[in-house]
Amino acid sequence: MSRLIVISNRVSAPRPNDPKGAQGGLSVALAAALREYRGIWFGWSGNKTDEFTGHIDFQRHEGVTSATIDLEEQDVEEYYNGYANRTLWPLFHYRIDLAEYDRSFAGGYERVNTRFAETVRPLIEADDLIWVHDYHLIPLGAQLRERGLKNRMGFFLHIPWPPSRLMVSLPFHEGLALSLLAYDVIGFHTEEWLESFQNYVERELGGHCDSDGTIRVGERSVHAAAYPIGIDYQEFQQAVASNTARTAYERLRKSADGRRTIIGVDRLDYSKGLEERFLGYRRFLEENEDCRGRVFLLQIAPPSRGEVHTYETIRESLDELSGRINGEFAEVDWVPIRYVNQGYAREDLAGFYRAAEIALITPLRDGMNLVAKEYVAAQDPEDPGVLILSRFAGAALQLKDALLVNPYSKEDISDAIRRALEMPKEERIRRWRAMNENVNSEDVVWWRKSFVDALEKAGPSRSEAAE
Ligand code: ADQ
Repeated sequence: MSRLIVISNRVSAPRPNDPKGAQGGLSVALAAALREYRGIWFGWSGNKTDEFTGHIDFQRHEGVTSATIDLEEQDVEEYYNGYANRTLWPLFHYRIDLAEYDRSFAGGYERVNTRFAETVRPLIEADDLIWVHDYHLIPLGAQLRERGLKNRMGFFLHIPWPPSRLMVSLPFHEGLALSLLAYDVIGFHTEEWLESFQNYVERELGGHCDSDGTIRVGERSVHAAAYPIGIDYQEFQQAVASNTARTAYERLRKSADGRRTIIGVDRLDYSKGLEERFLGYRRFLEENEDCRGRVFLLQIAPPSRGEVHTYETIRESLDELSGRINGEFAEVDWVPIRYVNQGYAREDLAGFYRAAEIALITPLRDGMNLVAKEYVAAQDPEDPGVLILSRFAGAALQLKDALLVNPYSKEDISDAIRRALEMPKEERIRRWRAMNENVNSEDVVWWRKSFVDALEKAGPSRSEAAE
C-alpha cells in the first residue's frame, strides 16, 4: 500500500497536551483520516524563525507522524496573512470588496510555496500518494513537478471556487489556475464549486471539460470532481456519549431554565454571516413579542486571524451589535444573546449541540460547514432539534431537510426561527432522520476514500506518461 503524504498550511496532527480550543474543520477531518494511513502530515508549525533553514521537526503521536517547518516573519505576513487570508479567502468567498491585491503578497505566496516544495521533496518516496490541501498551497503541485516529482498528486479545495466573473479580478489569475493542472485530481466540496471551476477553465483557459470529469487544457488533462467532506461520525457519537458532553448538556439546560436555546458555533469570520444572523434574530424578537424571554441565542465564536485588520473590524461590530440588541430587548432576568468568544473542546460542543433545540447556521458563503453536520450527529433521535441552514453553505446540498434560508434576509431567518419553534415532533424526527442518514453515510472516512480512490485510479502521472 502506498503511503499518503498530506501537505497543508498548518499541521494539526494530535500532539501530547494539546490545549483545548477551536480547531479548524480541516484539522478535525484530516487527523481522523490520517490515523488510518501510514504516512506523513507536512506543513507550517505556526512558529516563526529569524531565518528560514528548512529544518524539519518530526513528531509522532496517536498514529500520526507530523513534519513541520518554521517560517520567517515576512513569509507569514505576505503568504499567510497576506495572499492567503487577505487576497484569496475574501475573493473565493465572493467578497471582492474585501480582497486586497498587493505584489508583495503574491511574491511571498510563491516564495513560501517554493520553500514547502524544496523542504518536503526529499521526504517523498517513489510510491507515495501526495495530497495537497487548500488555497494556501495551490502552486505547490507545479513546484514539485518542476523538481522532478512524478508521483500521483491530488489537490483538495476546502473553500468555494468563485464564479469566473469574480475570479478574473485577481491579477495573474490564469497562472494560479494553470498551476492546478499539475495535479492529477482536483477535488471540490460541491458540484457548484466544481461547475464554477469548469466554467473558468472553458472561458479563461480555452480548455474542455468532459462529462466524466476530465478537464483538458492543451496537452494536459486532469480529473476534477466533487467530494463533499463529512465529519468523523463515530468519533462524534462517542463525544456525545461522554461524561464531559453530559456535563456540558446539563450545564446549558440548567442555565436555560426552561427557555429554548438557539445555538450558533463558528470561527469569527465575515463569511459566517454573524452580523446578518444577529440582525435576523433581532427581527425575530421584534416580530414575535410572545417569544421574548422564552428563547435565547447562544453564539459561540472564537476569534480567528487576529492579525488581519478585517477580522478586528468584524469583531468590533459584533461586540457592538450584540450589546445593542441585548440593551434593546433584555429584561432583568433574561438576556437575548449570549455571545461567547472562546473555543470549546469537542465533547463540550457535542453536549451544547444536544442541549440546543435549534441550530442557526447561516454563512453567507461556506465551502461545506461541518458545524451543521456535527449538530445533526449530536441530536437525540427521539427528540431531535431543528437545523436552520444557509442555502449558500456547501452542506445545504446534502442536508436538504434542514430549514434552508437566505442568510441575507432578516425575514427569512426570523420566519425560520418561528417555524422551528413550532415544528411538530414528527416533522422534526422525519427531517432529522433524513439528514442523519446522510451525515452518517457520507462521513469523513467516505470522503477520504472517495478522494484517495480517485487519486489511485488517476493512472501514471502526466509527467511519466509524457516520457
Ligand atoms: P471552517 O471555516 O473552519 O473550515 P467549519 O467547516 O464549520 O468551518 O469547521 C469548523 C470546525 O471547527 C468544526 O469542526 C467545529 O466544531 C470547530 N469549531 C468551530 N467553532 C468552535 C469552537 N468555538 N470551539 C471548538 N471548536 C469549534 C473550512 C471551510 C469549511 C469546510 C471546512 C472543512 O471554511 O467550509 O467545511 O474547512 O473542509
